[in-house]
Order: sequence, then C-alpha cells, then structure tokens
Amino acid sequence: MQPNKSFQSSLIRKKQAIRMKKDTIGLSKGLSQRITFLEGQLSQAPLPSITSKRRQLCSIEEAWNLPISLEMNSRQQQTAQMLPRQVTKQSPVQGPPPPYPHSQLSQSPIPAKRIKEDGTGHQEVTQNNSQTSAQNLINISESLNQRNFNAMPESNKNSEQSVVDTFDEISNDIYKQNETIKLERLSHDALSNNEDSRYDYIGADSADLSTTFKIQMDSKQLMAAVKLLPIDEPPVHCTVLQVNAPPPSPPDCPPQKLTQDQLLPPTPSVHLENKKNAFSPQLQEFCLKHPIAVVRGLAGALKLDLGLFSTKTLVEANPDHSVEVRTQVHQSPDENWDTSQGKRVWACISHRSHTTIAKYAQYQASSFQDSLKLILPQDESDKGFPGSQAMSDSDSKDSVSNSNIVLKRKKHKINSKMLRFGTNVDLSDEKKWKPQLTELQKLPAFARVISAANMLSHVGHVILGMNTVQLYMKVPGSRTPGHQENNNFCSININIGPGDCEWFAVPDAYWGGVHNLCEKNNISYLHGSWWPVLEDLYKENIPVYRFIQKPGDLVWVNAGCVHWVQSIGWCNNIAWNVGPLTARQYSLAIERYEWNKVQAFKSIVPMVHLSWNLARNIKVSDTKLFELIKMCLLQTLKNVLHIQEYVKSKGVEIRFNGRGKNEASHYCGQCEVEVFNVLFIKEQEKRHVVHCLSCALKLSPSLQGIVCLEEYRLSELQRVYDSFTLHRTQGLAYTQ
Ligand SMILES: O=C(O)CCC(=O)C(=O)O
Ligand SMILES: [Fe+2]
Ligand SMILES: [Zn+2]
Repeated sequence: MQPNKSFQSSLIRKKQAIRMKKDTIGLSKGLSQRITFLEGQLSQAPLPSITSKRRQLCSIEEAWNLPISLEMNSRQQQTAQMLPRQVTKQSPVQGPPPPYPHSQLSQSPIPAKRIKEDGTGHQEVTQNNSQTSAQNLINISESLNQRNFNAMPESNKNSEQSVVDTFDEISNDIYKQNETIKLERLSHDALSNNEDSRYDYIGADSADLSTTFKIQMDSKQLMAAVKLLPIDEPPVHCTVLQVNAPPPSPPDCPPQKLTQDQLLPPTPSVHLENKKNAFSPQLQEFCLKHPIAVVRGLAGALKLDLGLFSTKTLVEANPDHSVEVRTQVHQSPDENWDTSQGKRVWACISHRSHTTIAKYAQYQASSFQDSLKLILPQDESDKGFPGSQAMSDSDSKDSVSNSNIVLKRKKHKINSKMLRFGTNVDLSDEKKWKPQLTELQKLPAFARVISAANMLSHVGHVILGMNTVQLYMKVPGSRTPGHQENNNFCSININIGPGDCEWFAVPDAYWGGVHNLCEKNNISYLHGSWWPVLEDLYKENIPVYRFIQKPGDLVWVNAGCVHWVQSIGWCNNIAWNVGPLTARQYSLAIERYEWNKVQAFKSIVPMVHLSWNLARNIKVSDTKLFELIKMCLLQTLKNVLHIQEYVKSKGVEIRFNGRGKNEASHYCGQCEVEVFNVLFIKEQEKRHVVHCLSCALKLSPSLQGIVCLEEYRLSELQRVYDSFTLHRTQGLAYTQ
C-alpha cells in the first residue's frame, strides 16, 4: 500500500522547509555557535553510566515477586499474584506467530503432555456443537423445568438446559412486569469523525538529522542535540517509531497462494484436564505462537464458578447496573444481508441504547422462553422478535421508530427480525463485583486481568474494558462486528454459557487485506462497523479461522488478530485485554498507535505514558523489546525538550504541575492524540481542557491565553531515560 497521500505531501513540504533553511544559512554563524555550544556541553557531560547513579530496577523475573508499580491502584497491588516464573535460555516464542495458518497442527511444538491438542476442524466442531454439554453449568441450575425442556428442539436441550430454570426464575419471580428498555438515538459523533488526519508530521525535523538521534545517546547528549533543532517551526506531533521510519500503513497480504484447505485452517486448540495443565508454561507458549487459540475446558480444569457470571447471579448482585444495548437485525448464522438490496454486504447496522442488567435479563429470559414456543404458524412467529413483549419499544429513541419496525417486519418477514445484544457491561467496580473478580484470580498469570507481566497493568490507571472486565449478554445472533483490539493488544474471552458462540478470525498478517476490503465496501476499517463476507476474503487469499466456543472455553486472541463473533445460543461472555511483555506485542501496539494518528482515531492505550512506566518498573532483557521502548523514550524526550525550547522562545512560561497518584494520562480535547508531559491548557466553558501543541497553536498562534503545564521534572525524565538499559541476564531470557 502507498502511504497516505496527504501525509506524504506534508512530509515533503516539511523536508523542503528544512532544506531551504539550510541552503540560505549554510554553515552560518548561528550554526557554528550551536556546534561550539554542543561541544562545550559534551566535554562537560559525565561518562555514560559509570559515574551516573542508577536506581536499581528489578528484572522481569524478579518483578513477579514484587508489587507491580508505585502507580498501580490499590486493587492491582492487592491482587497481583506472585508466581515464580520459569526462565529459559532462548525463548521459543519471541518471534511473531506464523503469518498464515498451519495446515497441520503438528507443525506447532508439542504442548505439555497432559494438554491434549484438539485438532477438530471447523466442520466437525460445528457438528459437535449441537451436543454441547452444559455440565459445567449444572451447579447454577437448581431444578430443571421439565415442561420447557421437553418443548425444546433436541439439539438445544443439552446446551440450553441450565438456562431454563435460571430464566424461568427471573421471569416468573421478581421481573414479572413488562419493563422496557429505553432506546436512544445512535450517536454518530464518533463514527462521523471526518476531521483531517492529525498525522501531518512525523519527526520531520529528524529526517535531515537522523544520524543525530540514536538510542545510544544519553539524556545530556540528547538535550544538546535538541538545542540544534530549529525552533521557528513548532515541533508538533512526534513519532514513537524508529527515526525516519515511514508512516505506518496497512501491509500487503503475504504473497503465498493458499490452498482451499489453508483458507479454512483448523483452529489451534488445547483441551485442559486439570489445574496443572492450565498453569503449565507450555499453555502460554502455545497461545503466544498462534494468531488465535481456543483453550477448551478451562473453567472445568480450574473449577471456576461460572455461575457467578450467570444472568441470575448478576441480577441478584446489581440489578440496576448499566448495560449498553445494540439492536441488530437477526441474520442467518454466517451471513450479512442488506434485505433492501437483496445482497450480502459488509456494513453491519446496529443501533445503540442503554438499559439495566435486570431489564436485559428479562429480555434474555423471555427471548429464550419464546423460542420454546417455536412451532407456531409463520404469521404468528413473525409478529415480533422473541422477547419483544419483555422489551417493548414504546419509549424508543432509536432512529427507526416503532411503527417503522413493524412495517418493515411485515415487508421482509423472516429477514428483518431484530435482536438486542447487551454489550460492554462494566465489571470494574470491585465493591460491586467482588466475588466475580476474585474468582478470576484463579486464572493462570498470563490470562489474568492484572499481573506484573501484563503491560496493561503498568499503565497505572484503569482503561475500562481493557485492564478491567467487561461482560456481554447475548441472545442467539448477537454480533460483535469485525475488529482488532485497541492498539493491537491481546484479548481473553470466556464463554459463561449456557449457549455457544461462533468465532471467525483472520491472522494479523492479513489485516491490510481486510482493511482494503472494508474500504472497497465504503466502510471505515477503524470507525465503521462491518461483518466480512467470507467469499470476499477467500477470493483475496485471506484465511479465516472458524470455531465454536463452548461454555467454559477460553479464547485467546493474539496481538493484531482480526476477529468477529456471533452467539449461537443464549449466553454471557466475559472479556478483557492483556499485553504480554514481548517485542511483538509492543511493536504492534506502537505501530497501531501511529496508524491511529494517521486515521484520526483515538489510541485507547496511552503508549507513551505506558512506555515511561515500563522503563520505571521493569528490566528488559529482550534486546528487541528494549530497543523499541528506548526508541519511544528517545523520541518523546526529544519532543518534550523541543516543545519546551519552542514554548520558551515564544516567551511563554512553563509551570510545573506534577501528577496526581494514579492520574490518568492526558489526551488532546480537540484531536484526541495523547499529550505527554507538556500540557497546553485552555479554559473553555469554565472547564480546563488539555490540548496538544498543534491544537493549542490553532486556538492561539502566539499561545496567548494558554497555560503551559509540565507533568514531570526534566531531571526525572532524564533519570528514567538514562537508567533504562538492557538488562543482561547471563544467558537467561524471560520465557515470554
Ligand atoms: O463476546 C464477544 O462478543 C466479544 C468478543 C471479542 O471481541 C473479544 O473478546 O475480544
Ligand atoms: Fe475483540
Ligand atoms: Zn490536538
């Protein structure tokens, strides 16, 4: 792919500006003065590392036995479990997972002896699905409603057995009355973010001075070199990638032509039989080396009480808790139709509204009960989608009014049934969800919400749904459209049951291909909502993993893997993100961080803030990971210094403000780019809004009326930068 055009032209413009300046000035008096200054500085600079005092940091291995980070919140400190980690000489999982799927699972290294590889291909899995056992949910079903059970289609009996009495209780007991879900008009604000790319500058100043900035420099050398940079142009937006790196762009797909079989690869899966399996290092290795993996029987092996996340328990715990609802068209299992055009499409329409756990529970339960009365005349069954009485549309603020829905339903009988998907239920509050969150500490460290080896635990503040748990409440057909995780982090998802979920996934190496197909279908890859047409993917030589996640199965989504999910039965899922401390995870995260800037899409993970915390908290012995983090520190420290020089040259005072404990990182109120260390504050409507330099200059070219605040003392940043060195481990490297 060609780099973004507007980006290219702005880069060329910046380069020309610098070149012109050089041509007119040449080796002028100013430049000679700067060189003299630099030489003076360097001659006085202390010898690197020998004389400078370093704070003693622990290694990653040691970090397992220490509290995670000074900035971690109290829960994180309490729950960080201390596990001894195995170290090996050469990590087998440091490289990226294979770009395309294996045709045979035997190509992957043999996992722990007792972990049986489940090589079931997609077709077999689909067939087996109807026999899904709800055994691991039996503890939550107190008595089976035999009447309803007998009315169920044979194939549903087992998997949906336990939901019967759960839902019966809910609907017959406290939630008898027809409560309604309040619908709101879909907010298009986030979707129609068409502002120009904020990525109009990528270290352009360093383009001509690339030899000057290297990670081998210490902070004094860096400061001296920054003093040589021009300050007549504002140093807006820096890159955290390599000096002179081209702007990120969606990559071409791997060129190898895939066979029919390779386009439908079997999903890497393991079956756990006991706790020892779950804690074996091979399980983590297995997950890290595949784009996606399903860990079957995890809940059973760890004796996780999934009943804590059943609808019944959730309602009992916090009935009024908020649920985001997505109203979607019920589609046939793996297809996405535009009924008005009578063809398959990529666009995935869903309207957003909000309700409570209790109300969604009632809808979920009624939807299930309605499905039991399946054998109805066509006209009858078409009158409404299951559960429509339970969640009346009467106070709908949806863009499609009630009467429209009814009309449409009459027009397109079967195809236009609507369903409601309860998404993004926030389970972060430890007071509200204590038993649930405590139960999840039974998971092995690599899959835990909080652990020292999880980058997201070093952010030092909550990122809802990423380093906290989110819950999904589903009726059949609920769809999570295609996406990569925020900043390409890994994702953990456990199906609570009682029904199954079907997953589709494309290895990260092919994300550029999926991106191009979105564009071809006029949908924004990042901002839009899409459900891939499988044939389109196969035609483009893009492989798709497809598998069923049963209750108690954990799905591991590796960094950058594109995926989309639909529920087959009635079920709940819990999910969160993790960031293994690997070069691959870090580099995919910062690549996406930069591409998000190109696309004017907010990076939910503040990668600069995180990188400085990583430098403070851990010792890195993986050379590649070390170099990537150090490069980010170098680029951001350079940018901080350059901005400060520029601001001072404008006669604006920089005030030290510091940072509060666990204070969240800052984003520009205008363009949503992360703002690190130098904040430009403008009072707007009695609120103090943080801006990046670029947006501050747009508001006030002279920076008049803008307060410039500093979060960290320069000496502190210098100390962190200089102390962050490659940790030599006498031949030992961390297994991740
Ligand atoms: O369960 C779901 O629908 C959400 C799936 C997902 O995207 C994830 O867990 O990463
Ligand atoms: Fe996801
Ligand atoms: Zn901005």
